[in-house]
Amino acid sequence: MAKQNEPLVTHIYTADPSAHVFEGKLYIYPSHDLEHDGEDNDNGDQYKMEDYHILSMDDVDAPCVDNGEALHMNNVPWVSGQMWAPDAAFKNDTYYLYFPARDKDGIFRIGVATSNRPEGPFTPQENYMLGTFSIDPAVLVDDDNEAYIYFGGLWGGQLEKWQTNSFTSDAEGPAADAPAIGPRVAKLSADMLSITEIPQEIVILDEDGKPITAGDEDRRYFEGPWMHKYNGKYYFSYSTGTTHKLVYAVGDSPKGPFTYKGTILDPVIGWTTHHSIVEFNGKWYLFYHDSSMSGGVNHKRCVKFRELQYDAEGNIIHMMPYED
Ligand code: FUB
Repeated sequence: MAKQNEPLVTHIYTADPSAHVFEGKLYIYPSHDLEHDGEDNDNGDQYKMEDYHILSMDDVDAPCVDNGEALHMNNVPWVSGQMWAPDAAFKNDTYYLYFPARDKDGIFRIGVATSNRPEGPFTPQENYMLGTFSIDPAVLVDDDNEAYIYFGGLWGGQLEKWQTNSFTSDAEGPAADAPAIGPRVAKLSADMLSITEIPQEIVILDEDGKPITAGDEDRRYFEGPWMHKYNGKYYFSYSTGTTHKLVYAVGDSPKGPFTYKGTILDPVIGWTTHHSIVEFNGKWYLFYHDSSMSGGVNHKRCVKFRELQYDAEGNIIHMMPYED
């Protein structure tokens, strides 16, 4: 049986859970961490993932089921390796799996695959979505049925190299007092298979309306975007990377700007932290990961979940990962 704050599955290592409610059940789209004894580096070479397994739960206290391999890199013509954090969406009576991976030139791109079932198997498009780059796609299908894809990650996720919207292999991040590099957002086409515009940079503002700076590592965007709506507002949440927090900002439109609000979850065991937020049967849940199952090995992670609550003003109540 699934239990809050415990690994959802223990037979494989999983990370980066994107949770959705499809067909009245919870479906979780995680990365599948591979077991190996290689060293870590800041480029993320230790994250050698090759495939996706979709998890599902009939309810929050039901068993978590591994529905088997849904997509393998050997079946994706444009991919050379490192299938990282995916997301999924439903539209046009079709399930879409969005995933980042390195192309044949070693550049991270975002691809899409389709299925008539939420758990797959998924059939990939021949090529990545033209105009996409970097990692960690998250898709919002808004109430008006328009869909948006959010993405981007610093360091190994290569976002620094796309500041001019073309790949500059030796580009570095901005000075500490300059505005931080923002994640990107682009509208998806009606068929959900391409983006319809050049990705726009998302601005995250502080309480005085000024862009958060690159040196403000407690609050600046690093990777792992997620978008959800609560009481008509757009909640953009993400990982701060080097300070290992999950934080959020709120805005009035899907493309922002967003104003920084606070921390959702304090650091977990392991370097990375990555999440999603979903409403299920009238309650809200945070899906996240840590490296507790491997005693802290960064590339051997496990996905978990816990209830998330808002206060009367719509602020997300701050959580400590190892306290109820
Ligand atoms: O799982 C590989 C990478 O680690 C993800 O893309 C990041 O968000 C981080 O969790």
